[in-house]
Amino acid sequence: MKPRTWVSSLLLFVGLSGKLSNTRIVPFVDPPDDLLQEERIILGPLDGVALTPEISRAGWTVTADSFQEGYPPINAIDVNTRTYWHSQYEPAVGLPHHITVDMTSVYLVNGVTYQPRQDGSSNGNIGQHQVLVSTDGSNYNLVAFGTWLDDSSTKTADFETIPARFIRIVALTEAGNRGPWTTEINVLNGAGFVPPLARQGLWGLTINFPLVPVAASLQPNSGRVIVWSAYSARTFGGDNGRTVTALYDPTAQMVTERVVTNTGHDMFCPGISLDANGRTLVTGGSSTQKASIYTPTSDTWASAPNMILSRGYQSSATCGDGRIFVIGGSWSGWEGGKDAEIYDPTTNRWSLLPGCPVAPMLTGDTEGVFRSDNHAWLFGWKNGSVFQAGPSMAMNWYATRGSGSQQMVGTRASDADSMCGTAIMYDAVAGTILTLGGSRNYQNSQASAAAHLITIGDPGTRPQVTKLGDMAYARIFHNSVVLPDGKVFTAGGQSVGAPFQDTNLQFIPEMWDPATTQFTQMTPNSTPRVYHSFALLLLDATILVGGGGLCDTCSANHFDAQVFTPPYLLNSDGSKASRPVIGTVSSTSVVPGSTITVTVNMPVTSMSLIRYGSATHTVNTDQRRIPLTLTPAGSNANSYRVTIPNDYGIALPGYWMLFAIDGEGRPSVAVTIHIRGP
Ligand SMILES: *[C@@H]1O[C@H](CO)[C@@H](O)[C@H](O)[C@H]1NC(C)=O
Ligand SMILES: [Cu+2]
Repeated sequence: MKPRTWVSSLLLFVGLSGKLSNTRIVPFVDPPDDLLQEERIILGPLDGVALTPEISRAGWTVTADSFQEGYPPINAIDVNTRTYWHSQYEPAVGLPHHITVDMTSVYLVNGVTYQPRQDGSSNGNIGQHQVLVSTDGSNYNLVAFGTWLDDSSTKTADFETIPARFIRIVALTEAGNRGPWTTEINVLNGAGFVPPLARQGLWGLTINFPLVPVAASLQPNSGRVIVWSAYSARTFGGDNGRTVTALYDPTAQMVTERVVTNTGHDMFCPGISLDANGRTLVTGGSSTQKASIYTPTSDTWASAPNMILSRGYQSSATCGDGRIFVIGGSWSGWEGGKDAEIYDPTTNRWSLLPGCPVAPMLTGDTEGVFRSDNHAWLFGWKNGSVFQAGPSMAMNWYATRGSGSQQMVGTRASDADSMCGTAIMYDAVAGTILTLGGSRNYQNSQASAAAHLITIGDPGTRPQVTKLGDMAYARIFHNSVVLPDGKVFTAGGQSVGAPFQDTNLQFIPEMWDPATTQFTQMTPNSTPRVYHSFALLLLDATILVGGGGLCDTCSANHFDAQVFTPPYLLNSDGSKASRPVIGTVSSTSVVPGSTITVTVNMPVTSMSLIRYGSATHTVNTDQRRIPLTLTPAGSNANSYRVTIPNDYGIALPGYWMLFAIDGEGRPSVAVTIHIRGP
């Protein structure tokens, strides 16, 4: 039989939805005066840019690297789903393939949809891809990349609004590796475009995933991100003994798909913790007692012993001694009584902690214990303790040695139950936690804009609670990430909690500054990030914000993530600021109390350690920040000595990102530091 090679057709749609800008900055022609005064970042020529809701296709032309006779590129934009472009297969032309649409004038564009061929064959479905746009047909900006799911559903590359005349899709792989081919395309029209301000940050590249990324964890030392959904890329339900995952490599700008079957674990709605060796422990969820461990050094998933109790929506926290504490989780299995248990990686065993009951940390949710023991705000702390800061009004200490013990230590001032709010230990030396938003009930109740600081001392002591001024926006299902300078970035969420519905959306992120305790509004994005979304700090001090949905054919599925570049990495014109570079670190494998010497290529004024993060359902118990005190190392003007706090309760074992920050607040790319377990 003759080998055949195909690339099927693409449909480019230009759609509507308020999107903003990003990607590489190109010079602006003739900016309006008020924009200049505001130092707006100019993305390209705006004069004469069409803002019509529908972009007429009259006169559009399409070119492709090749096509099979009878399947010309024009088929990709003819609004006829039965016709398609096909790369040449007789004789075969190899990958990559590309197709470029010329809209003949510049429009504000915020996305492209691609419809694989609809004739029943999968040959030529696009897998790995890039989406590029250009105003002049010669300088192209990458706006999105990733891997699309191998099925016939219409795929979307949503990106923040950018002026474009030419749109190019590059097919790097055929989605099922059936052959070297590729296929209809629509271009989405960006409305409501406001050029961003550098001092409010920039939304950058879109990363497309072949699944809805509901959960994520950062991998040492590579800085890659593992994301996963459930047994299915687009939906969940029951225990199907497998999980669809993907690996995002920020350096290679690649997304690779993998279905994990060997642990028999449907890892939807789990607890997640990074252990002392940087492994990701995933517990419960749809497979209610199962536990799986991902080891980055070998790139393998393996089973851990089953938990003793069935759990889903529990939280877990790595303790100072390296054990992992788990509590709550009535979303899966039976309801109620989900008292704590603890996993010891050295003995590979779970033990119940009968002295650590869940009852004192329940919220008053109208749906009862099914919801009220979900998503605890846990912090491993000194002397083997875990502090539970919420989402219940009540706060508790849990001691994890022996059979455990528990002590209630008051409430968060006047704060209400704050389910699916966020809690971030932005200063572990001071023991201070910022709490943001949430709601009394998991769903259908007004979210809160409240912000509180909780400062914890020795285990068992009453924390100090301070009510701060509110956020500008009430939020539930948002995500919060601590940055190297101690600021806390919060994005997404909705003002009334409604899982699987993109309603009452908050698109304007807020940056909290510990120096002023004030919130500053950041550049809005345009993709909803609510229930089942995540955010993680990356090694380059940008933030990955993605996911949302997992509701099959609903409109709330978001198969992507976006990078937010905080203001500290930008010049006022939006170009990348120069930043310190860490040259040498005397040791990257340390224990609490270790002093290390860090040499930077320029003077810096502060350093910090931020623990690698994992995130799902607003919970990231792994992230925490240790501000470090610099002393001159003497030998070199830009060498500094820093000492890791001498307490495993503060400096939790595991992998941390070391950042050096200059006098203008610009952080280096992180060097990874391993704090070895006891
Ligand atoms: C550590 O915690 C245990 C209880 O788990 C307690 O008995 C002991 O006194 C604590 N040690 C210190 C130094 O606080
Ligand atoms: Cu969920």
